[in-house]
Amino acid sequence: MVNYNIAEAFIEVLNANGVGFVFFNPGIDNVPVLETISKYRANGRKSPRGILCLDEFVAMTAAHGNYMASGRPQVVSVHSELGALQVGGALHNAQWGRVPVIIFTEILGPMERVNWRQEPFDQGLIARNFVKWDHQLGDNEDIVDILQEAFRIATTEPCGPVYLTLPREVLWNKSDTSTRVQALTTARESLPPVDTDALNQAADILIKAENPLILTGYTGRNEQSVGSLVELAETLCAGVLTADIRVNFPRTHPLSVYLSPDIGFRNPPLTTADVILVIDYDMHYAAPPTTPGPDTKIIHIDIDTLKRGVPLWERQPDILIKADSSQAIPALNDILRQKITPEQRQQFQKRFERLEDEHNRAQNEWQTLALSHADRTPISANWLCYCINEAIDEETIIVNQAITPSMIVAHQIQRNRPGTLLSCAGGCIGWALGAALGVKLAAPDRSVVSLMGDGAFIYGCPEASLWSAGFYRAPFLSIIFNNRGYGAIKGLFQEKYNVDNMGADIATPPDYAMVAQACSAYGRTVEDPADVRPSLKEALDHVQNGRPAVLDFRLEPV
Ligand SMILES: Cc1ncc(C[n+]2csc(CCOP(=O)(O)OP(=O)(O)O)c2C)c(N)n1
Repeated sequence: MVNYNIAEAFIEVLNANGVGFVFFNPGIDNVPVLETISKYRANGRKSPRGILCLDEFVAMTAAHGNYMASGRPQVVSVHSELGALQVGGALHNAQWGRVPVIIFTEILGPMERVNWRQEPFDQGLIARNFVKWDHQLGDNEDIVDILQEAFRIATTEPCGPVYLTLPREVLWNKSDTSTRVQALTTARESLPPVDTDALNQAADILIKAENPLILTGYTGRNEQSVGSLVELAETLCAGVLTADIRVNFPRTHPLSVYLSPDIGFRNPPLTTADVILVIDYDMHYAAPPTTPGPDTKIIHIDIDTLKRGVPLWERQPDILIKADSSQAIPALNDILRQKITPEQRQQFQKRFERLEDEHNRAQNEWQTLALSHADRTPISANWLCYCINEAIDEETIIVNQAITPSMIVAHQIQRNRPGTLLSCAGGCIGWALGAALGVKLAAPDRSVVSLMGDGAFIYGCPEASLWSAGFYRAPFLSIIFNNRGYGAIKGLFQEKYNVDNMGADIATPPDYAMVAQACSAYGRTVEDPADVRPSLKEALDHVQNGRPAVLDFRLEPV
């Protein structure tokens, strides 16, 4: 017998934690929770909305995107062992994206049904490498306590995924726990106060620096931090180099570092800075080819100082401060304001002018390059990105997993407003489609444009993503940078083994526009550079009218 009190308690815990959606792909085991959600919603009772995703990879990726746009904890429900396996690399992406997501599955399907028991040796092992906690509900444990513990762990910084397995008899047969929900507390652990002694030391080093650089990764997850980072950069007159995971700093601000188009993998600001202030950053500043100089001082402020999986073997920071940057940056601003003398401020101003000149020069180079490619056939990625930048408004959310054109995207598509650029922190390709679905569900009034390679379009399960986008009225535009192959891999083979072609071409690509049309989306293949602008406009109009759209831009083959 199904005991719906348990499933109701489950929903109430989700409500208490502000969960907006349950992204799911079902097996028989998911019935109690999903059916209770339907019942709740049919009766006008508060409940997360169930979003059916036709592939578990899309369910997890949509949750990832939804978190990035809403800041809310996420829930993904999949079918026991098989559903958990199908989530695949999307879980790795959620781990690196520090997504507070609870994935739950059941174990032990109905005995009479199948010839295999759905009892892997250790169900939690499927996810264990990628989660902060995995747990199987025990006989004497209460679902409310365990689910709440899962939320507490997932949402405590640094946030991350949690995996719960619920034995069938728990959701189907157990006593009433509804009184436990009423007593539920959703208090979060408060963060330790920022270490002001360490910040003072950092401030002294930064004030003495001749060529300071600020390097950020995911600071913009707190949108108000973008403003305080602007204040910090302007106070120090320091350039800001940011990863493209989020908008951490307005792209067109004069202190935003632009690299010249012909720079390749070199990164002069990183190698010439005498002090680097690193904030919320994962890639280690130790690895070649862009290593800071041996005497460069490194100050690192991060909510995640441990960096499990990214050891800094070759280079330790001089000052390491574990703190929430949304508190640490304003605190550092206060300290700097008090310490900096009027003479120093004047001195810094000269640096500002130099950096502004460099910024403007490089920005012009990128613009000139794009315009010089306006007639180039096949279509140039520079021209395409220039036109995308023109076609979107400043509130449009770009969901980006373009690989080989990433430098071009970062320099041609200028995102200034907090929250208008979201990218994948992990390495599993195929993220941009499902993530755009999750973003659109979180921000229904905003335009959402996802960018990806042709390889990534296929990895992203286009039929599943486009179907959910259509069915749940969450339309977005997908732009394919179609270079007819795995450009990144080919590049690596060339660099490491001097091999030109190792069979990583998609030389006669599928008709991606037809794939879109088959899913009732708008789809168009674009080969003529003169069609780039009109096709973008047309596709965005379709999206505006509620229809998902896919544009397959045929670029130079890699
Ligand atoms: C799921 C998965 N499989 C394989 C890879 C290895 N990989 C990294 S980049 C890449 C090529 C991606 O091709 P595409 O999206 O077309 O972008 P391009 O490199 O051509 O710009 C591959 C296969 C990966 N990161 N993730």
